[in-house]
Amino acid sequence: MRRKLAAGNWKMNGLAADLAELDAMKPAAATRQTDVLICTPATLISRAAEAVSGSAIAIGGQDCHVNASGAHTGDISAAMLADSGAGYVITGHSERRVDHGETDAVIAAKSEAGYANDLIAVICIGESLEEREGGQTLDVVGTQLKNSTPDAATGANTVIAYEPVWAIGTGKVPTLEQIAEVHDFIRAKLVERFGEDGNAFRVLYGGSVKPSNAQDIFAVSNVDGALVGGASLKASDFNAIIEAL
Ligand code: G2H
Repeated sequence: MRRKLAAGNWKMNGLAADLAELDAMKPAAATRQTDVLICTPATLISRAAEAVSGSAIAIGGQDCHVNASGAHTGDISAAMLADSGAGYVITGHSERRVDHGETDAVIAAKSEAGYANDLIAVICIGESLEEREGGQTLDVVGTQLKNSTPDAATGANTVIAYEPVWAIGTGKVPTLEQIAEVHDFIRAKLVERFGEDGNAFRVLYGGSVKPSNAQDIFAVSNVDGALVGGASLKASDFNAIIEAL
């Protein structure tokens, strides 16, 4: 049985005062047989890790550099994330693919950097609206999955997040049938490549998940949880999502 995962992605949001939200998430996280993760901005990781210490909440980073160290002004290595108290790192979020031109090969290398530092990589894939309307969804998702996921990936060190780009922060959500089609496809591809261990990877849905739609989405075949942006910023919303898992 795969353990469900409710993952929050705070993106470029959060100041020290917002750590109080983590406190308010602890009771919901403690009562559920699920994993709960909040990926804070890098500036908050150390304090967030301290704030959740001893609770059921894990902390993650939102990106890392492919290299362990060096002359890369403004970048953060996987070792730095781990040293700050992170247990996970998001790689290949579409906002990084678009804003920073990250390719599948770079994302695979970032995920490997995560593994080298005992971080679980949450590898994001998903099609654009143009690709969806052009009937290319499974081709695009299949190619991103194949090329962004390293050969060293396992069900223990990797989580896949399917995030249709057109559903991110827009309030638009695919139909449950569309989500099922892609999640079943991802599962089949993981099993084809990794054998029985392909069944151990958690596959999250991401894109405008909120308390009102979480329960329906979590009931879909091969949906093992969610990567949640806007609705992870406030405990009142995120607790309801944790409780829907
Ligand atoms: C997709 C998601 C979190 P939101 O980017 O990764 O954000 O839930 O705000 O659509």
